[in-house]
Amino acid sequence: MELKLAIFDLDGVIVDTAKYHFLAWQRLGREIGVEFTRTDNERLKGVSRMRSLDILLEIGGQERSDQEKEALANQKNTWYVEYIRQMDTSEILPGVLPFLEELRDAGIKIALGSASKNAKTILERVSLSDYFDAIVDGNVVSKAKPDPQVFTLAASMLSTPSQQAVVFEDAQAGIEAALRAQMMAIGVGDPETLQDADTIIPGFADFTLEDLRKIWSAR
Ligand code: B16
Ligand code: MG
Repeated sequence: MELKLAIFDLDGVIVDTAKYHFLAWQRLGREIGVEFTRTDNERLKGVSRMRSLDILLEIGGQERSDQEKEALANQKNTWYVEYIRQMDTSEILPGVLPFLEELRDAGIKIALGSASKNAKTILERVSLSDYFDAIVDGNVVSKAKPDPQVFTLAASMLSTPSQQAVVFEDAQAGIEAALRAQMMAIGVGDPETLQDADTIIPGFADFTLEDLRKIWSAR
């Protein structure tokens, strides 16, 4: 079956916003007396904002009411948004732009499948919005990855069967979501954490549409 759609996760695949999430969570941790390290931050990749806060509180052995959690998550997001407002095209990860161009020229549809509620702002900041035929983000989905909803919604928005879509993901929960959606799952990054992926690539620096087509036809 022909490849018709490529779905991209955002943080860790197109840009590295994890560093800004880390700064904002660490700042919140400092305010409430929780020590939050870079290693802890790894646990938040691909995880929703509220679930991330739960993890931070768990690390500090703290409990908060739902109302307090809402306020803390909002505070973290205000700081996070200040950081991402400074982003520009230099933050697009190596090789991503030429790869998107190749896909577009070949008539393969492009979608975003991200847990972030700030996805549209980030794409605008790095001038990539125009490449995306559909954007499914944290404002649209009701079930977080590993639920397949984020990806199945993207495919249905573009009237494409799941079996003709490929997903690029840097988080294990996203790989699981893609597989549950019956899509090809390509892991971007660490082979150890992305074991279930159909293939793993270190990034897009040396990755072309020809490479993707080879993987696709070898399925
Ligand atoms: P926000 P992705 C995820 O992005 C991040 O990896 C994760 O750390 C973050 O908590 C989540 O978005 C929600 O982000 O607070 O902006 O709504 O990898 O799914 O693109
Ligand atoms: Mg990610």
